[in-house]
Amino acid sequence: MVKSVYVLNGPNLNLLGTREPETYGSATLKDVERLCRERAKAHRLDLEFRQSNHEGELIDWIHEAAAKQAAGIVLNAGGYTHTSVAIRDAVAAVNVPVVEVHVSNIFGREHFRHHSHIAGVAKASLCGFGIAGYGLAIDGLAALIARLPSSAGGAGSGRGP
Ligand code: CA2
Repeated sequence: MVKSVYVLNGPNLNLLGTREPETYGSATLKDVERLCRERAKAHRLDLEFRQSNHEGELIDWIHEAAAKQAAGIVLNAGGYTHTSVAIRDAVAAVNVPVVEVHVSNIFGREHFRHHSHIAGVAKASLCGFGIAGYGLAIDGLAALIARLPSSAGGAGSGRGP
């Protein structure tokens, strides 16, 4: 069975490449999708790539990824990273490894961006690599999946090493 990875993008990420290039660069979300498709194909993984400005929809997609036994989730929850206990709870509830990604270095920005509700329940977090971080996250998940016995349906939450 071909394993799948979900790449989920939160609020305002549909605006990537349209303003604030000094913070987010000039690549668009379409460019991010192209990069993710290329990395997923290289690892023979199916890819679901989505963006929503709505917290509940992101939560539904995290549940869907688990129900469909996705091998991993790459999650850029945007501003919800810093506010959403509900998204944290969804990540903690599913038995799927989640890699948190941010285009910008959230620790070099305003103080309110320094805390992520998701980091503590994610398998790993990446920030500051620009959109390349998405590709690195897929590479990391692929390495994790490759370590699993072939009979394993998913990669587990993978919160341990
Ligand atoms: O650096 C990231 O990827 C963020 O998740 C992006 C979020 C921000 O709230 C997080 O602190 C860090 C915001 C996404 C908004 O993206 C825009 C892109 C272009 C223009 C305006 C917003």
